Amino acid sequence: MSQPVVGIIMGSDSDLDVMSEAAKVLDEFGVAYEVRVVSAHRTPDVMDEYASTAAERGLKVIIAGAGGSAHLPGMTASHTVLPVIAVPVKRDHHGHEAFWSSIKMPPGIPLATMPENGARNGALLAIEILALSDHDLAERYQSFRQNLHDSVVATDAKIQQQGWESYLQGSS
Ligand code: RP5
Repeated sequence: MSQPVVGIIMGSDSDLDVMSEAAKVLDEFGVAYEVRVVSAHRTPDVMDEYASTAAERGLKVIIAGAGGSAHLPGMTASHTVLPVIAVPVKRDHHGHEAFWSSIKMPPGIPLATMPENGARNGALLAIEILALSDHDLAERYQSFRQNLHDSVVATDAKIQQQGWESYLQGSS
């Protein structure tokens, strides 16, 4: 098993369904990661230790997900100089409190806040950061972006060819 370079952390195992999307993306790109439950409120000592030692343990980026009063991403950012990416976890019965908890960081402690439940984009941003110093990963990422581009062009061509009504019927 390779040394993890990305830490995926979350406030509760109830966040795992959302945060596992980040793990799946890192698997697709062959990036080594670890998954930990680290609660800012229930285990503040563990959060402090985790974030404070993350860089010396070889992590390069942390993706932190939490819902409700989501202090984990911001407090993790305050305990490390590594880039930290926040994923606000949003359930149907929640408001937007996790998002606001993450987006309004004070000057000096940056936190890259993703859309609610945006763990997939969180992992892609982590890959962009890692790709700055990893040529092979940069090539895989470039090819991923090219595929996205090509699939939109192909979809548009199909709609032009079939007409939108026929396309819509075919895809429903
Ligand atoms: C937050 O409270 C967690 O990140 C989770 O999103 C939410 C609920 O946690 P559990 O009560 O399910 O453990 O701290």
